[in-house]
Amino acid sequence: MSQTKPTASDLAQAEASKGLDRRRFLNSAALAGVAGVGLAACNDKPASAPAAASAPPAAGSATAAAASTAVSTQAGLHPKPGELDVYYGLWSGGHTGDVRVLGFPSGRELLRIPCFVPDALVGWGITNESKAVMGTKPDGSLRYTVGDTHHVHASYKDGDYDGRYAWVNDKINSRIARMRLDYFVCDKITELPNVQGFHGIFPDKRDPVDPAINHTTRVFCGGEFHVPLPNNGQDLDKPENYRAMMTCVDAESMEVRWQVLIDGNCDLLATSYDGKLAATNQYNTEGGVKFADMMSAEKDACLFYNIARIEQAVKDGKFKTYGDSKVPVVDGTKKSNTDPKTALTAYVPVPKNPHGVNASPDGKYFICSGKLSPTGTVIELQKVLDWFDGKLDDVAKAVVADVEIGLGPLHTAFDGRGNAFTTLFLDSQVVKWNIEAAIKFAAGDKNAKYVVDRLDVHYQPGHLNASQSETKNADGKWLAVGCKFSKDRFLPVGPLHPENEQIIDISGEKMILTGDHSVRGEPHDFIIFKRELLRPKQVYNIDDFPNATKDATSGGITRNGKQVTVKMTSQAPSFSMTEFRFKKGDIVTLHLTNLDKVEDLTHGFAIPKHNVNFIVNPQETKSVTFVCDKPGVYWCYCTHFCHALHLEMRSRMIVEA
Ligand code: RUQ
Ligand code: CUA
Ligand code: CA
Repeated sequence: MSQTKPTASDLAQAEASKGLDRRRFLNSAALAGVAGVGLAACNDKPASAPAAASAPPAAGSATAAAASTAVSTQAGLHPKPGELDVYYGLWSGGHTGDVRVLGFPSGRELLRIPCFVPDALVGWGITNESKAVMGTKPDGSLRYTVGDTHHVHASYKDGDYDGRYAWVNDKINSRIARMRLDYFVCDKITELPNVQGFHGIFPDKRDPVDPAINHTTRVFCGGEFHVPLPNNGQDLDKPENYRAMMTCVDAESMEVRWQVLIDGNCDLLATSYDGKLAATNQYNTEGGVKFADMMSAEKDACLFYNIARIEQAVKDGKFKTYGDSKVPVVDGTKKSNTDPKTALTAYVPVPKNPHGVNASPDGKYFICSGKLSPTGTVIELQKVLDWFDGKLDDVAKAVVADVEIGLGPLHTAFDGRGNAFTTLFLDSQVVKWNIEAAIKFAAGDKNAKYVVDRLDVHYQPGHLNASQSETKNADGKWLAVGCKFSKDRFLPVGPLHPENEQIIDISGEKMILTGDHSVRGEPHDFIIFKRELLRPKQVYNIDDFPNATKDATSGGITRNGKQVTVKMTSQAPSFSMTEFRFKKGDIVTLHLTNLDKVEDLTHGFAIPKHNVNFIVNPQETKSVTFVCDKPGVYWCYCTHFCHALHLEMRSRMIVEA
């Protein structure tokens, strides 16, 4: 077979194609398929022109952005050998079903935390402990081996991260995973009833009623796809009966507390700093099942949930349940919530098919991005509360600005100095805009210049986030942008391109692009926070494992019919048993405790032909169960480099016929 390497002329061609024409080409490529269904109005503008003709005079235009040659002088960008990063980043992995831990701003990947999908490095989905978290069928095999993580968010205290937990969604099977941030492991997964396409996720920041609870106790989950209720074969051809829900999960127990039946589909989520409100951006108010039907209405909504009222309604028994689920479901549909004094929900109208919703760090605003509309919508939270209190006649008046920012706005981050940064998918830009100036402009001051800067990114950005952005301590130093297409930014590696994550210095007035990072597809959302907020542990406590073998001599083999239990230990460079003997047909459960106490001293344990490989970290115990179905000799060996005699670290498993 002949190998196709990129030739010098291919590369030269790629270089030559870099120019404004290429931006235009990419832009029209991104538009293909959605043209004619709502974007037609914006469609004919060249990509390199200012995003919106009616936008105020702005730095605008790709040309201005491309002209910037500023160089970042912020400390920490390129850590010298041995230097540590100053931030952690938690990145969703997308359909690899995991969460990535990065050092930031270097962008160095430090760890992947497997959640929904088996992982060959740690043995996630192989060990009994991880299978118990992931969920199994009656025969002991994994219930699901696919996942799709989009949104990762961490627990709060006093409006900032407290380093206890992070959560991530699985859109495919509507599951939520929790990760402990002391050991960086997934410890619980809950499957949500009654919903499909669980997408956005956000922890609350404090309790809406009890002022003593100034930390996360709930996690809200946006259900995107509408389905029959219960989804058991009824109403298959009656889409008018399909519904979506928002779900509340208890942060500690991971049990589902309650759900809210809503109109439309919801995806992203935000929560207020006072704990009173959560909101989802909501599209398809039309309830359409076909593409065009989902875009027919001019307005969709940013849907607000009054948390205290919903929980009171649940207490008062004002709920239903569906199918086998015992979870209380309250009615949050528009027609049942017209009286502000009793409403559980408020539908604040925003331009059609909005995408992200993000909470400003000053606690005052939620910002919805237009997606199909070139606008950012600013909603003042006090006004939403006023509507619920009967003090504002029309909830639409909670919108204090609805301004043009560019084509295809998706997600927004903040610098803590009053500026918002929004990704423009179609323009392939990040736009920096000032929230108070946008509010002034919307109020009639046409001299208010709300667009501060625009920066080209490469290409078609979806998510972005800034350091500490979604906390009260947004520090306005760094911004990361997840670009969905990398096109020509990296060496070609066949048809599958990496994504391009770019790092941007936002400490000054102008944004400065400081780096391209290739990343394996297909990450979505992420958070970036100061390293001091975590207190990771690097050695386990042996007493946390009920099946631990605490010294090399106290293990052994016990037999109960065909069920065999092996308890053994590892300590570099050997396992406590050099040999173990079974009979064909034995069902073996093997517990391995790593007695090494030294940080970074991990061992692996692999059994040839039995689909077993996992690691044990210092003072950790894990187990696997397998059947001895083939007589023979099998060398179990350590797969994780641990010692000069690592290769000699093995045990002989003998299976008698
Ligand atoms: S959402 S591109 Cu990725 Cu789940 Cu906005
Ligand atoms: Cu133990 Cu390698
Ligand atoms: Ca891509």
